[in-house]
Order: sequence, then structure tokens, then C-alpha cells
Amino acid sequence: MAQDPRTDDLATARLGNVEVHRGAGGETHQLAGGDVPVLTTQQGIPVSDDQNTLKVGPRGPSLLEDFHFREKMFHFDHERIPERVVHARGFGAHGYYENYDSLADLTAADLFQRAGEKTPAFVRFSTVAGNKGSPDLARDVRGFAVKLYTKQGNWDLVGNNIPIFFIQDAIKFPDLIHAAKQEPDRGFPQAQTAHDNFWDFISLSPEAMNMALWIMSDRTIPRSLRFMEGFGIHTFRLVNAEGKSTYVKFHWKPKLGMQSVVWNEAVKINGADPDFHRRDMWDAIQSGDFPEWELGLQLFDDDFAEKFPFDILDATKIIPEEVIPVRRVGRLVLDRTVDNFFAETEQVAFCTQNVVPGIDFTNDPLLQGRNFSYLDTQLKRLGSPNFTHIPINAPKTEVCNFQQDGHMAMRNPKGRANYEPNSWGGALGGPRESRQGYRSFPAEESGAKRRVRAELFADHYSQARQFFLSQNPVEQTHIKDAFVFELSKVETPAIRARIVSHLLNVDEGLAKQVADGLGLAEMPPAADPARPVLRDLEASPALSILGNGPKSFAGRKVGALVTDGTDHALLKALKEALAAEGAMLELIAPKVGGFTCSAGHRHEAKQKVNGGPSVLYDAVALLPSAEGAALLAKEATAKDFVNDAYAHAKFIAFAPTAKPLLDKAGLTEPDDGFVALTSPADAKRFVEACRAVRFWAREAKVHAV
Ligand code: HDD
Repeated sequence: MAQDPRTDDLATARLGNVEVHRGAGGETHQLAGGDVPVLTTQQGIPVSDDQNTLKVGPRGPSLLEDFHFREKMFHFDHERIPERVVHARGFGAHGYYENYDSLADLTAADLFQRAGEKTPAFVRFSTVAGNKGSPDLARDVRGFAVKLYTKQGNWDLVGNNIPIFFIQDAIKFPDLIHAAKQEPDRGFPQAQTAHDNFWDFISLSPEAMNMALWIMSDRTIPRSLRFMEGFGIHTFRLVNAEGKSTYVKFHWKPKLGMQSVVWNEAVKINGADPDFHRRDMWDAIQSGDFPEWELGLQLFDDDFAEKFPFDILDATKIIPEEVIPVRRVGRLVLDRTVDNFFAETEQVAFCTQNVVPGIDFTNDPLLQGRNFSYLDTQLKRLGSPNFTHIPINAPKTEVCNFQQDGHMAMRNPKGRANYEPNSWGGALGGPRESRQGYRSFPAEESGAKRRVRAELFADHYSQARQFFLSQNPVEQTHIKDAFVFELSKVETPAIRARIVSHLLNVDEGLAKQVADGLGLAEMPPAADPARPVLRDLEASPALSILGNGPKSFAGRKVGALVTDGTDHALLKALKEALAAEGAMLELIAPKVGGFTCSAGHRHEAKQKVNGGPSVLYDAVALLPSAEGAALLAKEATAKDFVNDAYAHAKFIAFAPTAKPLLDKAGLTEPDDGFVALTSPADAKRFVEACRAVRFWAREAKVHAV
């Protein structure tokens, strides 16, 4: 006779209001009781056993009749939806946009009409090339997509952390992305542009040269999503109630200033914490340190567009802030993490076509193409034209139209009318067109129908040069190093040489250094520019990260190496000085269970020494006791902690007792990036030094090749 283990073999106990049943093998499982909901199938049928499939006897075959098992498997088998073809890896958060002053003179967009008005927002940050599970610190552009749930419908500003793009015309997008992602025959490399196909495409597409300079800069290895800028990139239009149009470029300016990591650090962060950026964002929001950006507008008219030496419809060009200043008009605050990653971050669907009355497109051929692609891709990804019914995508305003049915329709009108005009009256008798409804700006268009680009689009190098010359020497060195690194992974020498031939039109010094770094046999001739390079464009200081870094150390994190016997007064002073600055302290000890300081207090550690390498921190403090330092001097990962902090130009605070560890790491002559903590008062000095974020003077000393 078949035995039912639930009834015959189980000992039942009560834990609180949950009944715990012990199975024959000693395993436990809960039966609902009190406030705990009953487990049901998708059809709402209560489930009696979720541990065992329905069988003929304890050792017999499983039965097809087991509808609970089949439904559970069916649902699991279909859990994945196609990942985004680009920007697959992302992290989203909720917040709001708060408008400073009425912008009614510029735009009829409802969210900009009233001072102090808050509009709910959802932002998804992403990397471009990597798959969903790729590491956060890939060298890559970061997506910065903002959905604003305005009272007149959703406005999606789908931008990046770089103000320009690789290509000028949307027709090249599939080629660009194919070249950037894994090569089709081998399926690698993952989340990297350092391979032949990518640089082959770039080398054959001179329009990408400005972007090539930007992506080889530290912009593509941000320290935190909180410390990077965002851009709408294209020129859009603002249109006011009188129908007057003003051109606009949108900017997001991070309140905490910009900051990036160095490449060797990025490589190591990817191993130590592949979720570095999403964890950082999660931690910041969870701890109430809400990330914030100001919305900036660059505003201009047709006269300016006429005179500007580049085409304002060309997404590979910026308008320097020194030429058109950025007017700050409001702030974006992210104050809530998602409840469910899939429901919100994964299912959110951004479409560049989502604009609201008062905001309009221009003829930028990249933007025009995007307006087709985003809507199209959501159908593939989310499986139904009803993706707008999913809560994260649904506007927070009334939706009224006769679009009906389709997969997963959640919003179904009542009554007879499903067309208009109709004579049925009532609520849906006739949603009427509105005077305030969206009207496109009535731009006059004319011209022959041809596959062409405008003349000024052919200037491929002038702004690349301007970008390079706007960087400080440390940043220029990083750009050179990045080119050398990436091209060293390119196996075809002709592709390496082709990139150098383009760089000759950007900056001869850079081209020579890259050629030298690659060990190029001979210097190639410069690529033939389609238009003369404008060599005298003034540098734009706004383009430098280091020139626009943080004003304080707020939002940054110090990692302190501690052991039993760590000086209590020093630790306390450091903690207080960092808290006063709005910065964090994380303790790294030989054992994660914690340590006992000199005052005999027990402290918890956040990391064990081999799990908390210094690449995870903006600066480090070495606070072991004398015995602790002797112990750590024998630990390879503690030595790496110190050596990496040094090589990555970080500020290093050290207690006098840390000397054996410094000696072991070979750092016997501290430079000005070291701060000795001889008394608790020195902690403040250390935090003040940290405001510079890195001690860049050291960097040149640690690189010989
Ligand atoms: Fe795109 C996603 C940003 C050009 C086609 N894009 C996507 C996302 C961002 C951008 C941030 C992720 C949105 C999210 O988090 O869900 N894309 C840009 C920027 C561009 C750009 C700033 C140039 C200025 N994109 C671009 C072109 C095309 C696309 C030229 C095609 C013609 N992009 C897509 C897409 C994606 C996408 C295939 C993939 C997933 C999605 O749309 O929702 O449609």
C-alpha cells in the first residue's frame, strides 16, 4: 500500500503561528497557520505538499496527473524573457524630478510649468555591450534612461553618460552593436570592446573618432553611477504655448561631482565585486543617502545653429558648455529601490518616441531611427503591445483610447463603443481630441529624397581633438593607456595601425605615444580627413572629470584594516571625521566575526581581509595593532590591499603600529598621499586630504611601461 509521508511519517511541531512538519528524512517544511498565507497554484487551489511529486509508492514513477508540479515547472521553464539586445545589464530606482522655476516661457510641458512641482520618475542605469550577468566595471558607456510620469503622460529621456554617440545615422546601429558585442564565431569577449571586430568597425568609421576618444577616457569606468553625468545627447525642441520652438540639449549633473576609477582598479573590482555599481546604488538609497542630479538645459535658436561650426543635428558633436552655458532648472532625486527587480528594472520599457506636449524631436537621423527601434524592441522583449499596461510602464494619468485586446490585456474598456466617432455617449462614448493634445512643431521641410548626410557631418576629428586637449595631463595619460591596452588585445596589426592613422588627425603626440606603446613597426600616414580639421577650437574645461570632481568627500567610502588591539581613539576619531563629511567607513578584519579594540570593545567587521580588497574603497586606513600588523604582514591579501591602494593613487592613513605592514609592502618612504595618524586629531586632516579623491602625483611613479 502506498504510504503518504505527510500523514504517516511526520512529526508536527508549532513554531510561533507556523506549523513545521518534519519529513521522513528529517527535512522541515511549513504549513500555513495564522498570518502566513496558504501556498496555492496559479488557479488559487491550495497546495498540500510542495516537497514531493505525486508518485505511485515512495519509489514508484511520478504521475502526469500532478498538476501542481506541472504548473510549477511550466512557469519556471518560461521565467526568462529575452534580454535587451543592448543595455542588458541595468539597475533601476524610483524617485522624482523637482522643478525649480516655471519654464512656461520656453515650453508647454506640464512638468515644467510650476516651481517646486515634483514629478515621479524611474531611472535605469546600464552598461551597453555586456550581457545581463556581465560585471559592472566593464569599460563601457553607461545608459542613463529616465522615465518621467508627468500629468500629461510619460516622457522618456533615454540618454547615456557621454554627450555624443558613435554613429550619426541609425542605419549603422546594428553594425556598431554587432561589432561591439561577442564575435559571432567564438562567443567572446564578454562586455569588452578590446577585440578586433570592434576596433575594425571604428577604424573604418571615422565618424566614431570623437566617441573613440570619449570611451578611452575615464568616463567609461565611473566609480559610481551616482558620480557620473547624464545626457539626452540629441538636439530636441522645447515648444511653448504660443508654438515658439527653442532648441535644447539635456544634461544631468551629479550633485556629488564626477569621479572614475583607474583601469587596473576596474579590472580588479570586476573580480572582487561584479555588482559594484548596483550595490553602491542600493546601499546609498537604503541608507537614506539619496543620489541626486540637477537637470541642465543648453538652449539655442536657429541663428546659433547657423553659425555653429558643427551641425546641431549630428549626434557625434557637443556644444561646449563654455559656448552655450548649462542652465540648471530642477533636480532628480532617487529615493526608493525597487520592490521587485524583474517587475520594475527588467520590465521597464523606455521609448525615445515618448515625448509630452511641449517637447519635440528634431531631424537628427539617429533620433529619428531610435523612435522606430525602441517601440519595436519592446514587443519582442515583453511579448505584447500591452507592455504599457505593466505598472512600471503605465502612465500615472488616465489612459483613454480604443486600442484593444492583444496578449495580456489588463485594461479593457466596458460598453459597446470601440471606435470613434460613435453615437453611444457615456464615459467611452467618445474620448475627444484635446486642444492641449500633442501637436508636432510645424517645421517646414523640403528637399530631394536621397540617402545623404549634411555637409558638416563630415567633420570627424575637430571635436575629438578638442576633447583630448580639454583633459588634464593625468587624464590624457589615461586615454593613451586605454588606447594602448585595447589595441594590444587587437590581433590584426593593420587595425591597430588604422586607429593610429586616425589619431594623427586628433593629436600627433597622442598618436605617437599610442604607436610607441603598441610597438608599431612604422608610423602610418594620417587618415585623409573628409573636411579640414579645425585645430584652434578652444579647450572646454567642462569636459574634464578631474577638473569637475567633488567638492567634498561626501558619499565616498574608506576601508580600514583593523585587528584585535586596534587603537580605539583613532578608530573613533576616523569614524567621526568621516561621518561629519558624509562619508562611510567600512572595517576589514582578519575574521568577519569582528575584533576587539584597545578599549576592549567588540566591533563587527564588514569584510574579511581577503574579501575586502582596497579596490572597493576610495581611500584606506591601516589601523592594525602592532601584533595585528605583524600578523597581516604575513598575509598576501593584506599586502595586496596596501600595494593596490598605493598603485591606484589612493590616500592612505596609517597608525604608527602599521609600520611592519607598510615595510612588508615595500612602502618605506611615504609620499604626500600618506597621512600618519599619530593622534586622533589627524583623522580630520586625512579626510580633508581625501577631498582631492586621489593623489595623482604618485601615478606616474608606479608605471614604467
Ligand atoms: Fe539605444 C536601449 C541609449 C542609440 C536602439 N538605448 C537603450 C538604453 C539606453 C539607450 C540608455 C537602455 C534603456 C533601458 O534601460 O531599458 N541608445 C541610447 C543612446 C543612443 C542610442 C543615448 C544615442 C544617442 N539605440 C540607439 C540607436 C538605436 C538604439 C541609434 C537603433 C536605431 N537602444 C536601442 C534598442 C534598445 C536600446 C534596441 C535595447 C533595449 C531597449 O531599446 O529597450 O531599441
